[in-house]
Amino acid sequence: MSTPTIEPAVFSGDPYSEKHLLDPYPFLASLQEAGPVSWLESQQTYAVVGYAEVYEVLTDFETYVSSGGLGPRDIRKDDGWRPPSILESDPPIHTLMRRALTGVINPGTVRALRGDFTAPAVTLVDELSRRPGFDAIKDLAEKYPIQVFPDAVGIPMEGREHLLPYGNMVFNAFGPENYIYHQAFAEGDEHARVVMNACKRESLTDDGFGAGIWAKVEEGLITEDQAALLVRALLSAGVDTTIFGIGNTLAVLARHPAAWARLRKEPSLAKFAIDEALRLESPFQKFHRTTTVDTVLGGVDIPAGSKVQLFIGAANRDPKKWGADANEFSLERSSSGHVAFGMGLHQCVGQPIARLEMEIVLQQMLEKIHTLELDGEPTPILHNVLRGFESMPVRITTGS
Ligand code: OVM
Repeated sequence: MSTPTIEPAVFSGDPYSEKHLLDPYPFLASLQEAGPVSWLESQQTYAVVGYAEVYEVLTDFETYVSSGGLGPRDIRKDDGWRPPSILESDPPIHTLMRRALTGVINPGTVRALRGDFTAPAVTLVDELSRRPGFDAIKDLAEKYPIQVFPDAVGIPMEGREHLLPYGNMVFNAFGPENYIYHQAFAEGDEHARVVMNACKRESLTDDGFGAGIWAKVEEGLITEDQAALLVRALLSAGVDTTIFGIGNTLAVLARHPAAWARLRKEPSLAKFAIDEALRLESPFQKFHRTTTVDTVLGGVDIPAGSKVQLFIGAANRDPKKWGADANEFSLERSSSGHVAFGMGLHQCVGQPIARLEMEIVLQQMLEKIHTLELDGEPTPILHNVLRGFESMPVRITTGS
């Protein structure tokens, strides 16, 4: 006996319109009111906005595969713009690549970076705390990861200015080929060439994560091509996300002065504040999976070969999971289980690195900055899948 299914609500609104990209939450709330799974006419995909349903898709990697690509096109039918990454792979290939990566990047290896990651944060925040205000995005969130992360991977100094534009291509390509996508790809060949060059064994220092990945070739775990692709994955995934993670955390905290004051007294709560901010303002907002079989999700029939679009920013604000105050920041809430880093076998490998960067920056700021307030509205960035700000003026006091 099979459970009767329901017709999905049909939405004509476009999640990639400028309006919805700059302020995604009202549209996501209207999707959520219609049910956990709807049909998006503009994209010809199913929109998954319920927490339970997003969780189900992310943890059922056999029904919902990644090898169709994270964007709206099936990259198995229709070549993508670059060879597929680990995040566009399924077991068994994924398993080996993942094992190589977690052998190199894990809480143990990342702990060793604390000293290297702290010194630049001290200098940067010292300098900023001597001013009455600054741009928390341009002067801080965009500066810090770019100072520490490429060194940790071990890539050459030369060409690092291509990392941000490259990440901008990678993430915009998880959305449709609209004008935002084309802008990101305007000088794409050059960015891709420089980044691929940095991934070669001979380009990398001996002691970074990049060299660690190449060592997995000697161990027979992965091929040379896979090693280069794994270094590319780090460089693709590790810059923009962390910048937006820092920026979004500060954007949330600048609106919650009482939370800032409490965190100054109880700095051990900083980690919880970061997770709660990432729940509320998740940097990586949406991506796709592809169904391998006819299935039912949230009561809706989904045929084999469909693209389902996961709205992380909706799942992380689903009132069924987080309660009636899901749209509010609260240090009292347990935000554990949020899907800002994904869930299941593709869950962010770089998480310990991202967390270390975010914690160090926030800790430095909490030590030196007594009050942090917005000095004007933050300017949201126009991006297909990332949520963040391009500028955020803040005013600070330091008590000195
Ligand atoms: C990759 C990759 C690129 C962008 C994001 C990401 C969030 C991974 O190339 O593997 O994970």
